[in-house]
Amino acid sequence: MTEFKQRIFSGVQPSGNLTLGNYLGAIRNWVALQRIYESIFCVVDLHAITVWQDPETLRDATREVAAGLIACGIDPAECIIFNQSQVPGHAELAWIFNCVARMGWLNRMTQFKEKAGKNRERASVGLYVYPDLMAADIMLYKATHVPVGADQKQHLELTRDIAQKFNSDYGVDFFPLVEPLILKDTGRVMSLRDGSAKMSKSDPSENSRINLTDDRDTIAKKIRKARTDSEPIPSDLPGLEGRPEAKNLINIFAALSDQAGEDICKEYGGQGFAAFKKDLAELSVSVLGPITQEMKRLCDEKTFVDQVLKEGSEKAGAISEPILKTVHNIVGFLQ
Ligand code: AQP
Repeated sequence: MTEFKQRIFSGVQPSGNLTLGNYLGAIRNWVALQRIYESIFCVVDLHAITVWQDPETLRDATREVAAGLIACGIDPAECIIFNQSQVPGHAELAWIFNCVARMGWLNRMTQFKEKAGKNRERASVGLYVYPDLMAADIMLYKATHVPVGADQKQHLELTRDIAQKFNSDYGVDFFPLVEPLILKDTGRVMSLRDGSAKMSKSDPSENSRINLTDDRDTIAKKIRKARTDSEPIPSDLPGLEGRPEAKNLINIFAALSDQAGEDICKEYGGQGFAAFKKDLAELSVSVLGPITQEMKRLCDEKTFVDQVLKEGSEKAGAISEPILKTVHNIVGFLQ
């Protein structure tokens, strides 16, 4: 592996199929970053079980997400890919951070409020302390940068708060204050059924998302069915204001074709959505088709994927173990 000065850590939950949102909002950026930073990419299965996961499905999804990362261009020879539960240090440091973070801090986390919804009393304790585990994921490697979408910024600020409190409680200058890394800000890719909700793996509606495993016909059907309004496509970006579904489709087109949204509006402005959707489906298939094919090939090679994760876990362990050992010493645990 090449020598790097700065280290990034990022994770993706095996809580379902990878979506176009994961690809455009995260994985595509990670592929570019792996050449610049020492990169650690983690399939965060401990995070996934904060909501119920069927064990067999979780196993399959963990392999499928790892296959997806590799198929998108994350190179196991260049960076570390592993699944979180194979490195016990994540859970261990999370416990220490549970004792550093304050209830008041966690009470302010909007993702918990959104995910727990009205049924807070029935949400798992794990879902509540999810941000402490995320802080541990990052600090276990003393990562300096985390590539995140806008939705994760609050959790990253909490990571900084925890690192700072740990350093000040114990009178050390040990954990770095991690910086968010926002490369190409595609922003949030929204649901194809509801322009105000994020495209999500766990959305009960299959038609709300494009999965990286979807075939040509499925992609075309989902885009054809994508919700729009009755107005024609506007000729400029301000014309998309107050039209979340139209805006989302234009954003997806722009991101997939590496064009400015303004140019897409100019090209399709004044038309209905039929021709645009046909072109968007073609574009999606041309970008995602090779990824889907490679993912399928890798998913049939379970032993290869398992081996990548095992080797990745060993490399991750080799970086994190001395860090955790020093934490034990700082906290006052006998070694
Ligand atoms: N719709 C999205 N638009 C842009 N970025 C997205 N990401 C996820 N969805 C979108 C980014 O993908 C990375 C990995 O996300 P994750 O799997 O760890 O968790 P998530 O954000 O909670 O994703 P999902 O699909 O919504 O999962 P579930 O349904 O299980 O909660 C992150 O960097 C995220 O920003």
